[in-house]
Amino acid sequence: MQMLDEDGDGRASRAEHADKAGQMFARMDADRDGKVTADEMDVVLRSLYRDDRRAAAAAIAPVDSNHDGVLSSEEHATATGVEFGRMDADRDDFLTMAELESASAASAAR
Ligand SMILES: [Ca+2]
Ligand SMILES: [Ca+2]
Ligand SMILES: [Ca+2]
Repeated sequence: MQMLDEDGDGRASRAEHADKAGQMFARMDADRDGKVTADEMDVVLRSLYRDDRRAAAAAIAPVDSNHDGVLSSEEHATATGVEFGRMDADRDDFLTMAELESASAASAAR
């Protein structure tokens, strides 16, 4: 949450969320061609979730709208917006700690 909440008001706006997602995209895009391949994502996921074998290809597939196996910045931005909408339970365009917690509980339950 601290990571998302730039202005420290205890909630993350849609803009803050998109901003962090953009930084994440830039971090994953090692060769800076504006696209994240499964290999590029793998490197970052491995550094973030050491004991958690998250498959990059499986993460890309649901948001890869043109099915080329590569995540473009547009596809990533679209997925980010969808993700925000899913977590923003009361649709006020802000994520509170409670909303983030229930979203991560829901994804852990899956
Ligand atoms: Ca790239
Ligand atoms: Ca794609
Ligand atoms: Ca909200």
